[in-house]
Amino acid sequence: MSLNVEAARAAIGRANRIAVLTGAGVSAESGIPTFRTNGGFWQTHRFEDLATPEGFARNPARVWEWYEERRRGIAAAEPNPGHFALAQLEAQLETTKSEFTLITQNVDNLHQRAGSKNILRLHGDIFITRCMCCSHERLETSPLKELPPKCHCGGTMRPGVVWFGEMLPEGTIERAGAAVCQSDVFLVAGTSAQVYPAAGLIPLALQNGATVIEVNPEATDFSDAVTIALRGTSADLLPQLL
Ligand code: BV8
Ligand code: ZN
Repeated sequence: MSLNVEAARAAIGRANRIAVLTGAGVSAESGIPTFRTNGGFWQTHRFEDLATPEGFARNPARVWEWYEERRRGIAAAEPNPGHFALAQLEAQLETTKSEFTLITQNVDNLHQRAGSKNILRLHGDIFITRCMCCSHERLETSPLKELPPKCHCGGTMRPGVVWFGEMLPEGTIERAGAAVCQSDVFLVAGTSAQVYPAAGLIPLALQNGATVIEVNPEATDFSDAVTIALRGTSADLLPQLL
């Protein structure tokens, strides 16, 4: 085990309050494509067409085809050892009355299916369908019959996720910021740290004296600033750390 992994394990072992931020990379080993790394969605699709309100207004059926394809992929996928390690850490900390907050940018349900409980979803939930007119929401994990789906009020329905240029769900980034500011250790796994306000949690943690540990096979803009940068995959490293 590398010195760095040892140091990270020790920091986590000593911590009373842990916050975690995850991105698409923690679902990569479950077979879910990421966005910005090789084979990622934004290599073959334009986010302007698929992950913005304007793109949806231009062509709701095309956006729904992409989200429906992603939903099918997620429903067929399984959580990986990285997801399970985070769920076990949360369970362990519960017994010692320590604090644990899992903040995720991911819209898949793999953290929840691995057993994580206290999850702050910054970018929504791909299995929530919301009406553009009356905001009625429904959880739908089975395949949709019509695209775009219609609400009982007659309105067009959209995926319950946060698109570029949209506000995050009320209070989520504030609660995430509070958890990060109080944390002894902030573990950042599987994110390219390019999307804000989520990525802003990393400098916030550093300014508030947390030990920031990054788990990523590639370097990010924050790799030089974090306390410990671990080069590797989440399914491999998280079980070692936790
Ligand atoms: C907001 C939808 C403000 C859900 C997503 C210019 C124009 C428009 C907007 C902006 C702009 N400049 C800045 C902005 C703000 C914008 C932004 O930050 N843009 C960036 C790209 C420049 N942010 C927003 O618009 C946010 N809203 O700011 O509102 C506002 C203010 C007032 C009033 C109104 C509004 C909204 C952001 C949310 C956007 N929604 N997706 C969905 O369909 O998923 S973002 C999308 O990127 C996903 O949600 C994803 O979660 C997120 C972050 O990506 P990552 O998770 O990091 O994934 P990525 O592929 O990038 O990286 C994967 C990483 O994993 C890599 O580092 C890789 O090395 C690593 N990895 C790979 N394999 C593994 C691994 N790690 C571990 N193990 C492995 N095996
Ligand atoms: Zn409606």
